[in-house]
Amino acid sequence: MARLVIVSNRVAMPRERASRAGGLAVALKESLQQQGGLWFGWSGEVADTPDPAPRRARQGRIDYAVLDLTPEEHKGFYLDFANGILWPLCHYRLGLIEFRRSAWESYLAVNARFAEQLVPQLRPDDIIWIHDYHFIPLAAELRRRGVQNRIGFFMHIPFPAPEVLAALPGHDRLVRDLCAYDLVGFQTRGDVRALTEYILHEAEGTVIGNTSTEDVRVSAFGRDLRVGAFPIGIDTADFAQLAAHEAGSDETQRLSESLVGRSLVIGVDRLDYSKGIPQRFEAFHQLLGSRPEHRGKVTFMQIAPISRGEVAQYRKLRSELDGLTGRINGKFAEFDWMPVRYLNKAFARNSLAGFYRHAKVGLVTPLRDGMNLVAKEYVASQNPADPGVLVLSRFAGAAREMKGALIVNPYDTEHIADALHRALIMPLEERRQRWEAMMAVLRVNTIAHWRETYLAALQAEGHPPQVLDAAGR
Ligand code: GDG
Repeated sequence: MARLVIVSNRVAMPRERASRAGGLAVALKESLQQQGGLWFGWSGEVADTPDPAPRRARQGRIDYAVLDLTPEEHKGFYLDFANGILWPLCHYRLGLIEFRRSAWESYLAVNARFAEQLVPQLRPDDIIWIHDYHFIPLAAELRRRGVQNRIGFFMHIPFPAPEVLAALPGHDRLVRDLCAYDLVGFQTRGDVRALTEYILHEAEGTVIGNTSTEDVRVSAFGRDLRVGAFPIGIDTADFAQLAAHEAGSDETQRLSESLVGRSLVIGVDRLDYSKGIPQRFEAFHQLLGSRPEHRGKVTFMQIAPISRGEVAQYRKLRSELDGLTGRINGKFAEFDWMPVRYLNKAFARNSLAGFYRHAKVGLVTPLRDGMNLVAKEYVASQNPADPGVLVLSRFAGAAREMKGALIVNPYDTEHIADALHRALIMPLEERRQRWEAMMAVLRVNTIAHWRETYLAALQAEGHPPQVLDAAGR
């Protein structure tokens, strides 16, 4: 079997603490372990004079090779371009973007530098799988250096519609670089459609075959490639088992006692403006305002570990949520009831599983989200005999699969408040039916299924390698 090379932005070396490793990191590691492979990417560290060559380590059948960023690269490539421009662009938040040519140049230069360092590590039959928006140009940079291997890309976040993408100076170069891959994988059919439309209408490309709207073969910039939807999942059985076990843990018991019989509504998100957290708080505020029967009977707990705290927009979001928490609690709290519990910290995965299981409602209302794994984890954690209800944004990729959820428009806070009310009073029979429908999907679309389907599709891309010309076209 060919060796697998995975490239991702943040690579944890084997000696780093694995306890916080998410499901994705575990799944990728498993495939490297099975197949033998190399994990290449950013170390997460910033150094004034980084070693030009990667730092290496080996564990089992996995080789690790990581590079540090310079302070200028960390700012230009990572903070300003990846997080400050691509992230809001792909989440349809054009108003948050401040385009700077220096950031774009830094993004391209870091991709070129990473390609330069990856080339000597490669073997002719390696299969290369590159992850996420930090590394869109990497395949084109590798091709320019003569790499003819099969190269796949998976985009974890949404791919914007052509008219949104076109707001980015350099959008044409970005799409041309995407076409250097053999397989471009997205979370949903909508993302596939967005890239296909761009290729058809902006890049003079053509569709040369499609087996469905989720699986299209296109030709553009002198290459042909496959564009497909591969919705990511979780380790469903493992999460369900963990949650069942955690139901009896000290921590879950303490949570339960602290609620003194009240229903729990839970939200869990990195503190990010794409997650729609202020709108969710507003919706809870409206629920208490318009339906007094829930006052004193429901507690909303939002877990929101701080992420990208160095970026101004994230600091602004924090202060907005601090204000909303104070306003809601100030208005409705009683001496023995605090409506909102807002926690700016991370919890261990097993604690989260126990909390999800205890919650009557999982409130997942991103304004835009590639998939959203919290929605899936919440469902997998439920007690089959008495499951809770998922309230889910229509703009999360997960809404395509989680048909048993109460689907809401996350901008319409009254709609969310109505859905919350409906979830809180929903009869057991309906909760069971909805939950069963979602679990049936989650049992099949697991993270292992995602990884295997993607890699099988990449391996099947057997057409002869196509070499870009000297100009990279
Ligand atoms: C990107 C895309 C796509 C959260 N708080 C804690 C904690 N978490 C874990 C959750 C979940 C993960 O982080 C978050 O995953 P999401 O999918 O919800 O969101 P992003 O981080 O934005 O991920 C997204 C994903 O990539 C995968 O392709 O679904 O659309 O934006 O697993 O449980 N984990 C722990 N403590 C916390 O406090 N241990």
